[in-house]
Amino acid sequence: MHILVINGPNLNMLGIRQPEIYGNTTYRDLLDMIQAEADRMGIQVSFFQSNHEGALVDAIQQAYFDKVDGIVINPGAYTHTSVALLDAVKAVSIPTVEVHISDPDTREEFRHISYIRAACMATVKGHGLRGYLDALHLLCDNA
Ligand code: CA2
Repeated sequence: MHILVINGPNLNMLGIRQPEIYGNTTYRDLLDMIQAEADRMGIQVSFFQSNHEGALVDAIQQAYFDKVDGIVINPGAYTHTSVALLDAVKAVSIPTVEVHISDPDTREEFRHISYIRAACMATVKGHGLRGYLDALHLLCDNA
């Protein structure tokens, strides 16, 4: 089982800015946390982060050629704008779980829409960084 964890724009800033919303844990700590859980579960995990929409589309397409079994994606602000990411997840047909650290549905109106959700098997939101681990489990339980 090989899962690719994709993070979108600004998530590399975790732990540096806006700790009241996203906490004090850094992006590096997040990757270590996910890696440790993957080790406990006996699965392979890879990571990708970009601030660029096209690079995120490329990473989703590459997952298909790399025969990745599942994708965990926090598309950041592209959640609320990107038909390209929705189309990419639909195109590769890889089981995908959408993760949000906060709960966008309790925030500004413009965060209430998620384009990518329509292509995802589940959405985990408002569980903080633990949501990424929940997503790994959802994908493994589904496999
Ligand atoms: O709650 C989430 O995980 C979000 O996907 C985070 C996005 C936001 O646009 C979505 O509405 C909800 C923003 C990610 C920005 O992350 C930062 C982390 C630390 C400091 C500044 C930004």
